[in-house]
Amino acid sequence: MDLRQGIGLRRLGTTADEFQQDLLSSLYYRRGTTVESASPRDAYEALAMTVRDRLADRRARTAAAHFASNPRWVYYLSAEYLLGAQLEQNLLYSGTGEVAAEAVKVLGRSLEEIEDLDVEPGLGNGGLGRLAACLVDSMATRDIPAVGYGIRYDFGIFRQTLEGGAQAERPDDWAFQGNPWEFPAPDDRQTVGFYGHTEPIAGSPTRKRWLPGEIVLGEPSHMLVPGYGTETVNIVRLWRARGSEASFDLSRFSAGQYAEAVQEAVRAENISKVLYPDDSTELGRELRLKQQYFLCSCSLRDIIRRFRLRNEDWDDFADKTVIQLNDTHPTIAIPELMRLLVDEYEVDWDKAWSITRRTFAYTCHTLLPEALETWPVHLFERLLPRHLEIIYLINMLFLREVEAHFPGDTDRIRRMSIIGEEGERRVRMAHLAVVGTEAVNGVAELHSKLLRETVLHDFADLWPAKFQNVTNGVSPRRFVKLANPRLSDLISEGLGDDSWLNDLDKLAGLERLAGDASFAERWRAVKRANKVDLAAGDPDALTDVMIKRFHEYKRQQLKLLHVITMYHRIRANPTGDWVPRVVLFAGKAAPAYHAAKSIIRLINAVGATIAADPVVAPYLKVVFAENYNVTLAERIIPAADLSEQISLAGKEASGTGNMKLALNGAITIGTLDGANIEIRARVGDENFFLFGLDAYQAADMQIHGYHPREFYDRDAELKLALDSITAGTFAGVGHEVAESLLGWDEYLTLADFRSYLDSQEEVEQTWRDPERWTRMSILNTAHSGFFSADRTVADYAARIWRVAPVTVPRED
Ligand code: C3B
Repeated sequence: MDLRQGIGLRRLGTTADEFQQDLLSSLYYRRGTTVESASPRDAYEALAMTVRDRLADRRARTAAAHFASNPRWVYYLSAEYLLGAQLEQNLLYSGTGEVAAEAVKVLGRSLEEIEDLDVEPGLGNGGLGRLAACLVDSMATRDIPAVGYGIRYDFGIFRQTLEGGAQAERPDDWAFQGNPWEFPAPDDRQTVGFYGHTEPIAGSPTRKRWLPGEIVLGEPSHMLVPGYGTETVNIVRLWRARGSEASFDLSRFSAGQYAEAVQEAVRAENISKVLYPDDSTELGRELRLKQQYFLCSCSLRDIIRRFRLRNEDWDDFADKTVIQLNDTHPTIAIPELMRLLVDEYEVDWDKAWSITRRTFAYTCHTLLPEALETWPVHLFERLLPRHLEIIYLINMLFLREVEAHFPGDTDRIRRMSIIGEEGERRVRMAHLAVVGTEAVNGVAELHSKLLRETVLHDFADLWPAKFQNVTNGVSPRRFVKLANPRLSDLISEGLGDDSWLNDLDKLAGLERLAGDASFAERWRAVKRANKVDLAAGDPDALTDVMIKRFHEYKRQQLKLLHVITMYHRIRANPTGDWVPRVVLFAGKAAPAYHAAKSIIRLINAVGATIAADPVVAPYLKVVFAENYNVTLAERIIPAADLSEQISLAGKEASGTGNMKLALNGAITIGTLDGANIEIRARVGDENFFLFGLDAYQAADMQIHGYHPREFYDRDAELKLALDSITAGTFAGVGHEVAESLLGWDEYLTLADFRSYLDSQEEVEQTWRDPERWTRMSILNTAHSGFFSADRTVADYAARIWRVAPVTVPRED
């Protein structure tokens, strides 16, 4: 199939010469410049467009194949996408890396220089946003007809800098210079309402007319999401808010009232202005609910538009459509679909409810109560009056169902209600998400189990079959092939080819090489070369990394207590036989999360004290890498020896950094939390450093009264570490950290301290035996194939989405 022939377009060439021709043509016609006067930006944009053209071909064939087969679609709704840098990925996925490297020489620049200009769209906070990016990548790789929907924030996750060792935040104007990867689609713009009031419609008890008080436009653009090793190119469609023409007040402008003239437009555009950098606490901000509704309303109308291109009967909607809710952020889509069906398309309530329930599925990503969103009823009432009415009706019918199952159990009804009545009345989005969907899943085995046993226990009682687990996964293309080319080459050589890149279980073939001395030697050399590249410190030292968002439950403070203890040990015995370590931290703290920011500050103070201490510095170095993002993760992960996954058991839903690090041959030191458990089960207990309480022991300890002071009094080293903070050893910084640990220590840091230190000693003993360490490292990679996002997507496709792939034909 060649769609270009039909319209007389020439086929794009595959040789370096042909690529170069197209590159020069992009420079000349699309940038309007010549080789002699091209700026670095021109070179970058011209290359990006030349690569993009190669994918646009595949995109056109994908759209045609999808349209022809009228398949069941997966629509992924997510408030966040951390897509990572696009150029290198698209070179790989379009198979043009080598010809491009050759072709760009004509511009007098290397491919690496040009790649440095590629800015990642930081449209997410952390794990959840990156997971969304990995899943859309794998959906395309698995040929699943899918669209990811999100918001095109003008400002993504803030840029972090350190000022005097403390975190400072700068806005991230990621597309300031334009974004060559984006296709605008103004024809598909949507109109979204807010505020206003509702009116009854005569003769219909359930239908209502909503008269919004504010109208905003949603303008879509999309980025291409190519599959690897296949023809499919899907898209992520991102909405940007715009004021309508009417929102510009020309008469005020003419009267010199410039600010007032644009005020309405500015208010509209603020909706997609900035990504909320704190996704774990309920902000109580109207704007955030506005963002959520904006995303859902635009996306649902787009989904319906697409459905109606090929279908007429609403009875087919749920058969042709599955909408996956990435956490509770897009849950407002449930009442919005009801509103569209009932009010706008005049489908009767029961039928609309049956369609809605069969269309949606919900993934929960947390167990932290503060991350389960709730919104004040009065806010809903003002912002989305019609939706509140619909939620009330859904709730009434739902509670009737509960009553029928558990007659007279009023306590249960109160617990399960979508409206929380304790104190201020609030809408519980997680409850709405469970009630309005066909399937609910957690993201790792333990997490799914704890969801059923704790926060969603009543719902699991009522609908046991609804609850599933789908363990997270990561993209082996981005996090092994692109991030770690040296290791990828070695793996391909060891396995005979690179077919492991989309069949990651094949890594198991490395097991037979784990005992091969020359292979092990080369494995070690790769790790060392990656450490030299990273240049965080002595490449022969144990590189110990903790890279993730800063949160007390993740326990960077525990790692820090270990570092401080090492500092004291070395000082007490300067001639000891110490294992040299580089401890690398990276991660952002939510700007308003003071406790997390204090930990960052203390890490840097401890790092500076150690660096200035001639006794300790030869053995211990603490590095804080600023502005952790996908690009930085891709540099750090290949260089890591030890992966810190030390959250309090029962708090980390899954973790995905743990998977990326294990795949790159880092050995995990971790608790029995999230996906750590599954990693350990696969790589083997002997290839994993385990410590700490398990989730049930931790919960028990908290229930029976936990007294951090008891641990402090009992453990001289722990006491010394905390006392030295309080005494001001580290530039006087960190009092509040010590205080909170000794005062309440919400995440049982002190309880796990000794066990963690013992485990770290085992790490050092193992490190002293390089053959053994390398063998463990190889086995970690060999047995982590399960953690490919391709497997995650296959699980969703089989058990939740029930979708079949659609093969996109190759060019003739
Ligand atoms: C995260 C969880 O904290 C991680 O354990 C998990 O691996 C990822 O999601 C992906 O499932 N998460 C997040 O980044 N933001 C939230 N609001 C909730 C969970």
